[in-house]
Amino acid sequence: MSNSINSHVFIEKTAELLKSAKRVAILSGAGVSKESGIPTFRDAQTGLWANYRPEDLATPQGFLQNPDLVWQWYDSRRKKLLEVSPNAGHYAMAELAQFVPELTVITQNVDGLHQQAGSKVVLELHGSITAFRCFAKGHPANTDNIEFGLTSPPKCHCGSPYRPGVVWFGESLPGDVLSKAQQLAKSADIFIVAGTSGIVHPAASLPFIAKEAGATVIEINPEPTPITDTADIFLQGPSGQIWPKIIGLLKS
Ligand code: BV8
Repeated sequence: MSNSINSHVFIEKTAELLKSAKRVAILSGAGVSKESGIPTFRDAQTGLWANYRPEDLATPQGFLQNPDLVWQWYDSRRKKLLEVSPNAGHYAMAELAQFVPELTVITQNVDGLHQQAGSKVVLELHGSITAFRCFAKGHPANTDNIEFGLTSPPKCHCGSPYRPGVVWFGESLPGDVLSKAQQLAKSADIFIVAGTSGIVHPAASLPFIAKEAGATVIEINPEPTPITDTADIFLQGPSGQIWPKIIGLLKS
């Protein structure tokens, strides 16, 4: 049963639980970067991208069918990263590491903002938009050599086009990263899910694995999601406002 009414009471309850927790994991989604100015996946695509669905662009088929379009979409998202910075929610999640013995951020995001905010232990389930490898062989590219504003993907020395180092729909997640995340879900005392619609698998299965294994599941989101009914506590509101309140109580 989740409780969302009178969220201050539940923010206090969350801080209380964190004070005695040993191993905490946070699963974050695009919602925690929204207050940094990065549109979420489910927000209507804006501007040039309004006519495309991310599910179509973020696929190997999409890239093979229209490498220029997909390359330009990622290029515009990578360029956007130059203008944004972590928000109060990212910084608070990084600060949490000072209050719990073990903290891991498991993120679905590819924007690197958790690391920029100072989080030291981050599992990137879906890779990183600032890494590149070639499509055919996976040869890594040096990001410094990938300039902005190209209309077509540059080619690897082996001749294959470079692609962003992210996990596309239909692609498997990096095995080691996923099994570490599943292990954490099975062993965490507290599993906090922040800013995700809980639609994309296998990431979305992690809170259910955690609950099954006996963790206290806490969700932070302005809207209910398929995870909300499983959560022990539902803190309804934006990540950038709720996280600093939790940390404020841990500091006091
Ligand atoms: C896999 C990187 C095994 C790329 C991403 C058919 C064929 C193939 C696969 C499937 C299929 N049908 C289903 C699948 C499985 C598929 C899937 O789950 N599809 C969904 C759409 C049903 N999954 C996969 O394909 C995965 N691989 O299964 O491999 C396999 C292999 C072959 C064949 C079958 C299976 C790979 C999934 C990874 C895809 N890559 N990202 C890129 O970024 O370009 S996923 C993408 O979605 C992002 O990573 C994003 O983070 C993620 C999830 O979205 P959210 O983070 O939750 O963001 P969203 O916009 O949805 O929600 C935002 C939330 O924030 C909302 O709840 C909102 O209320 C909240 N919010 C808003 N403001 C705030 C806030 N919260 C807090 N504070 C705020 N201020």
